[in-house]
Amino acid sequence: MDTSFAHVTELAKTKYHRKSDRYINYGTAGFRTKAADLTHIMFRMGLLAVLRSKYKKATIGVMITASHNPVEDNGIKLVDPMGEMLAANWEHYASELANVTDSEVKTVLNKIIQEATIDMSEKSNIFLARDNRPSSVTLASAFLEGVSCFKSHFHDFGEMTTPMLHYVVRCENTQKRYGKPTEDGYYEKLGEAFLKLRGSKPSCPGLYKPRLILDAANGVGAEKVCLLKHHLNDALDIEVLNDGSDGILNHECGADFVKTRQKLPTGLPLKVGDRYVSFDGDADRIVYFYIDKNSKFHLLDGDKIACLVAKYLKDLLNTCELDLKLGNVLTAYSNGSAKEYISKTLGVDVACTPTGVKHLHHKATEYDIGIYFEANGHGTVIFSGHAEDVILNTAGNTELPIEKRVAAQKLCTLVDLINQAVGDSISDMLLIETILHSLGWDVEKWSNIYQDRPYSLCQVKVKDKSIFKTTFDEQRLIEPKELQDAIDELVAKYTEGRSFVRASGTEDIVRVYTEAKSLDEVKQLSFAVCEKVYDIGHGVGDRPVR
Ligand code: G16
Repeated sequence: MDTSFAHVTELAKTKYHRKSDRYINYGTAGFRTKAADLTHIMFRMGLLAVLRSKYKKATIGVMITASHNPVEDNGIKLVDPMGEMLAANWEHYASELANVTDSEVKTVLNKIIQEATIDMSEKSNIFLARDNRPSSVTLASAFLEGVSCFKSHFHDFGEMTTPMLHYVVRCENTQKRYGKPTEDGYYEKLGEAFLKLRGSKPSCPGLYKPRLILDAANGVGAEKVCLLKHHLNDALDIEVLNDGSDGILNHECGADFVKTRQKLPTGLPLKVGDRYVSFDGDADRIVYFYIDKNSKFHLLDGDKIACLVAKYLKDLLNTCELDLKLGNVLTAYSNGSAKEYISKTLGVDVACTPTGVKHLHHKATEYDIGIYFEANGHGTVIFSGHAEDVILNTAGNTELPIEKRVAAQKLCTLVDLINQAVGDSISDMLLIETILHSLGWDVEKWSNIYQDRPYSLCQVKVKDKSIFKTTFDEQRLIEPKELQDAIDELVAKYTEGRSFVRASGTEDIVRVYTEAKSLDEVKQLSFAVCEKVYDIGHGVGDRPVR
């Protein structure tokens, strides 16, 4: 082992030395920053991933991506054995290891080995994948050089979507009970479940048409959807655009752009009556949209998806008469109307957590069936072991009336269609298409289940985002107190006004969310709050303009 450590120290000081002493945190979704500043972090995370694997005695996943961020950024996150996000105490280890001087790398590794009592003679295995950013290839090499220092096994899957990586990790660690740990295994599992749910029902029931147009954000999802299509037997006609052949990743397109700007992406021919869907760069978020006959843009974001899924699952559970606790986890960014629809119209429990899949996912496990979606389109459904057993028994109970068994069989197949490991644009898209097909709905009918309260999502660049400290629910600032007082004063002037400010964990910005009774009021309030953030929070660059 000594030899490996000598090699670690040598590489840490030479080929992978830390070029800047700017602190970088393991944030909402791992490390994210300019790709050029990440090389030493990749190497160090290669070392850490091996320790994590030895500690868990399981395969650990690693994804190189900066998801919705611009193409010049990149990032890395570690994925735990069941395809979930890295445990919080190891996030601290990751941040510590990323930020020490080159000569301290060995000391921190030893500290982790001792604190976590890691047996270094244990086997280890790493699954690596990356998105289609040009920088991802070199960063992957740096990561693998870290892995190789400890002579660990690894499998490099090359380009994959983030949720596919989560999927293969979970398959591997469940001895393939979750599916085959390969890209083909992923398409086969989802394709089979999707076709089974379509059954022999006509392809165009009611208002539903099996055609949709995909804005793939010029990301890795484009190629993967083309491959998936071979497994769908033409049941769904997906036209893939913004496929990376000429556009720039996430530039004026993709789920984050469409949600934040509440407008159409570039690169799509728009037609009234068509159904559009946007993925983000690594295909873990999804939003739908359409234009109505008056050329008005309508967005169906994570909130609308959560509501559709909750309605469908609640209906199926009612038909089966199963006493399973269904719950919906949202965040502060969820529209007030969505919370009202889920709790009042559907009578389904709503819980709120801070931003970040890890928080929502964790909370969703408290239900028998936990649906979680962030308004930005990141989400999935989790079935507890108990729920899966009850559903399976009901589906197979020949003494029950046929409609109950059929509904339970649908739930069984949904378990296979849904990527329970993490929010997944491809699996979510197939789920939404299944629900719309089953209800015979078009996108307009879905959109009208409730009307969003007018809202806006803005961002302000500040000198130091770390000064913004929020309460647990992220709806109020603890610091700077002066800024929260100013926001309170502004919000009090508006009927049904709501506005909060928090530092992004993935970008160097502060996000400002605002709701009010009318769009004009939203614009006024949001502008006033952005001005305060800029003035009190030491904004950089141009002052917000009306
Ligand atoms: C990541 C996280 C999401 C989060 C988003 C934005 O998404 O996985 O949970 O909502 O960042 O986070 P923040 O507001 O802290 O920047 P992605 O799609 O970028 O990986």
